[in-house]
Amino acid sequence: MTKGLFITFEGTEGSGKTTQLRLLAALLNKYGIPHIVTREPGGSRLSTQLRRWILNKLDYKLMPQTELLLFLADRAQHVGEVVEPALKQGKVVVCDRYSDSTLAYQGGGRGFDMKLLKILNQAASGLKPDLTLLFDLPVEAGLRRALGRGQGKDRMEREGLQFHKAVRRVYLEIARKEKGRFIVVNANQSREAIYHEMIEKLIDRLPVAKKGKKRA
Ligand code: Z5A
Repeated sequence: MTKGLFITFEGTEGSGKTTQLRLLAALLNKYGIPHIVTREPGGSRLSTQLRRWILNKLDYKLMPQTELLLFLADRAQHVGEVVEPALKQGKVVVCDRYSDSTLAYQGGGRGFDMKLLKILNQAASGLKPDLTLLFDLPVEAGLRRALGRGQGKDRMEREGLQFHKAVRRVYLEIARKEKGRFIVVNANQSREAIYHEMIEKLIDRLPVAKKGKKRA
């Protein structure tokens, strides 16, 4: 069976990962590499509904346990309905947030036990990303960017500085432990500089590299 490549994009609030994800998708398009772009929460039909519940901007108190289980439910559906079928077709799957978000936000931010979260992640989906790009920057800088969008704050964005710092700390810890899977990109620079760093670190791992060589 041909297997595609599963790439996840992670980072704290306002890290610019979505901007870079779109640029990578444009590069894959340019080289005619079959791919899909998806995200969590929100990548399947069901999760479009779930997303409203999880990230609602209304003054509605969601229990941390409820939040965690909704993210996991979203993942189970998303992987089965969207990610695995695309990988089976040999596509590159580019996904905005995945299971490391659960470890960073529910573990670092909300304080759930890491061992428990790993078991729950495994229960929702045993699928591991082949590659994870972590866009890292000081949380203050990211929050300034996110606020600059002027869209109002969602539930996570309303959390305090300590919450977001704990999220960043967990991301960096996982990246240190899983060097083979993680590529850490300095997100505290211009869009263009981030893009160049991302491509430089990623290019040899992409099917683009093989296509480029064939054409040369
Ligand atoms: N979550 C969770 O808790 N547990 C889970 O298991 C999962 C998720 C899967 C999803 O939010 C929330 O769910 C997320 C974690 C939680 N909450 N937080 N925080 P979302 O999908 O609504 O959004 P997001 O994933 O958090 O994205 P973001 O932080 O809002 O944006 P971003 O992807 O990091 O960045 P961006 O959209 O590309 O850029 C943000 C702004 O900065 C935008 O105006 C850009 O034009 C600007 N930008 C981008 N790059 C630059 C540079 N280099 N310089 C200056 N300005 C820039």
